[in-house]
Amino acid sequence: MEQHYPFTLPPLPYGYDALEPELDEKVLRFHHDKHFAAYVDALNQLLERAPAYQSWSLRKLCLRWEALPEELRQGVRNNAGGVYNHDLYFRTLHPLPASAPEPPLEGAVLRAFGGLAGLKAAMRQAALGQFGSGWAWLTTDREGRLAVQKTPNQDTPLPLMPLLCCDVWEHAYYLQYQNRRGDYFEAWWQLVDWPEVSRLYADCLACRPPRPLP
Ligand code: MN3
Repeated sequence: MEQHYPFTLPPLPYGYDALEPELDEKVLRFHHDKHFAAYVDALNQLLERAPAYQSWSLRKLCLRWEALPEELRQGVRNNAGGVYNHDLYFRTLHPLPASAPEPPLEGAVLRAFGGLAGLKAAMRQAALGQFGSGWAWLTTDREGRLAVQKTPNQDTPLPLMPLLCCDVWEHAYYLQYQNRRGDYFEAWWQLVDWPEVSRLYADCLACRPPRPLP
């Protein structure tokens, strides 16, 4: 998230067929190699002609897009968000068998949601409740308090730190699940890489007291 222009497409951290049958190879090839790649390319094209912003980190571009010149603003909002969000999305999935949150995330989930079933219900409500394209998020603040929220389009939940995200754009599921977003959510939930999400949470806690904004 601290990388800056020129941005590169991170490789998929597992095989294209590694998440089958929950997410099939065709879905992952289009989602990673076409959609994610298109956000990377579009962001680079925008910044190619704006050298003053080539040193901005991805996180800073997502946080401060409103400070950019008018001709860059909406493009950076959409495409920096697209890069940031897809990086986390693919990084927090893994092949079966299913995993579970580890301390200290495990305790935080218990406090905030009464357990994993409560977190799942909140994420499902956010994912299915997002009208049109967008994302459902598990976030933490700097005190380690968890929350679930949704965002439209490619907006991020920053400055809350995102730990886990469910992409509910139709490009994430339509080839396999058509209009059945709920079935896609259930498949996605099975694939969550909880050791990775737990590590991200522990990293956020270790960064207290608050880091300066980029
Ligand atoms: Mn997507």
